[in-house]
Amino acid sequence: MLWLRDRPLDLSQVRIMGILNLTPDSFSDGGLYLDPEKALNRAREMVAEGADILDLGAESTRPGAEGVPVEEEKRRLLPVLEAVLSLGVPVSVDTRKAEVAEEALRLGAHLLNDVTGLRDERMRALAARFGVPAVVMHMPVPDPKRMMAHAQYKDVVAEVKGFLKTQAEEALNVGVPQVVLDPGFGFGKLLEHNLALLRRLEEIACLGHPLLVGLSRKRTIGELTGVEVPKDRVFGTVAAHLYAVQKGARLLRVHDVRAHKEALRVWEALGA
Ligand code: HH2
Repeated sequence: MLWLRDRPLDLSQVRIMGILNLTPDSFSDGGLYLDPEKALNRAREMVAEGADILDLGAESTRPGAEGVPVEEEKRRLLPVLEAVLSLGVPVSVDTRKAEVAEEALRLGAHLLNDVTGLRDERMRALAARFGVPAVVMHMPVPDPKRMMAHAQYKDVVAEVKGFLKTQAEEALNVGVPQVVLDPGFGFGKLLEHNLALLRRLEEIACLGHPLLVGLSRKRTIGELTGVEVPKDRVFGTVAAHLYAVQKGARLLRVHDVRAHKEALRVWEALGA
């Protein structure tokens, strides 16, 4: 069970985290939901399609992305967050800045999704203070601009696993109630690294924390399918995510909620 403040999320069923990017420059949906009205409509649509939780982000973390100033990130995120919280679905906030996280948690966000792996002790302290779980994701350096220069590993699975284990322990030690682990597909990782992590995902699942994966429309899917346009990578994404479920993933971070809900319905009906 994952406790999102007072809401239990039963992970005996695979759960869908719908992505809402309030950015001009995200790699697959940049600019589509900058207008708060459009963002809220998209949130409603994902809820209607069966999203179990929505992940709101206001800064792109695609390879090479420039950081966004704190005030700008708050301006994009907070009004939409407030509106989305009124829809009654749990909301995760995707930010690497403690100043942004604090305000989002004060508004009532249910989960902290920090792609830098809670390296900043203020992030750990915030999740503990507000009593919310946190996603611990791996990236080799906490900076999307430089991360691809660090896509070098002897054994990527062992390194990612070691990082996640250490960061999870640090978080739990300071009172973060629960952590969700995420290998960070595409974050400072090449195709070969992403494939190794997928093939050996059970080695990370066995750390004993719920596992989240996010391959939605990512370059890896484009490289495997030859599909250039990110929004057209849905079929490949679903295949990769079902494979990840078979290897222990319990939460899928996706742009295409309906496609995943339908695929999972079939998958689960087969007792897979
Ligand atoms: N991927 C992205 C952003 N946040 N969070 C977690 N926990 N795991 C991920 O794999 C992950 C994430 C990047 O995808 P997206 O939000 O679609 O793009 P952008 O960073 O360009 O906004």
